[in-house]
Amino acid sequence: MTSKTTTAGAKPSARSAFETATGKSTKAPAALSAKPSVGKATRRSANESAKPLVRAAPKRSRKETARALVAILMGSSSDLDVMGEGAKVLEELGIAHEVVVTSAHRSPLETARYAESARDRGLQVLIVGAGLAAHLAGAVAAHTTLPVLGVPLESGPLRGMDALLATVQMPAGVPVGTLAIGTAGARNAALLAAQILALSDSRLARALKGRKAAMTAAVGGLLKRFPEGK
Ligand code: RP5
Repeated sequence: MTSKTTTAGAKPSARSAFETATGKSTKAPAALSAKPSVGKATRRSANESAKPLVRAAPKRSRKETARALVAILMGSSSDLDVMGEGAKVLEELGIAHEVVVTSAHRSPLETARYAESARDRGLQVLIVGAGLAAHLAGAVAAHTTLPVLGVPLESGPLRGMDALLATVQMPAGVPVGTLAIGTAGARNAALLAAQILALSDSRLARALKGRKAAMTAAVGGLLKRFPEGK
């Protein structure tokens, strides 16, 4: 399965964190150390277009060169820990994906180029997380007809309420499917992306069904341990 990380027009701090994520610095952030099976992520500089995302990857076996179907975008490398939870879910389900840092405000042109080219590059669902005045999901949705799932992130004094309102309050005509604030939203966005893909993928549909059954069994186990709670 493919998992790649890159940055589209990232500000300097995002770029240095990206170098960390790509192993050029001492320690990979937890979000990205979830063993991308394709190997090391590729790095792009701030002014490169979104086009070389897949082609820039190192040479891999045929099985490993699956095109990314889902992208996880985020406004800053400071969002990586939370959004990485979504990447883990995609990994577990065997869904090829890429992880991109780009910003509606700091790299608006790169964001637009990325969104415009996403469908042609084979992507099917875009998961977009951002905090504060979180315009990234909306900015991406403005430039694509792919489904955009927004994840408001808690990264300021308003604890994600700002991002929630900015993400969910889209004007009619430009939909963003908005999930919960933070980790639950990141995980659920990945599951929802999987459910969208599963409409035409029976293997994935079975995997999702199995996951739900395991969740139900886990709840049943809790009831057994606490019968008085019935
Ligand atoms: C948003 O601003 C990002 O999505 C992030 O959640 C927040 C803070 O970004 P940094 O200042 O940490 O880069 O654009």
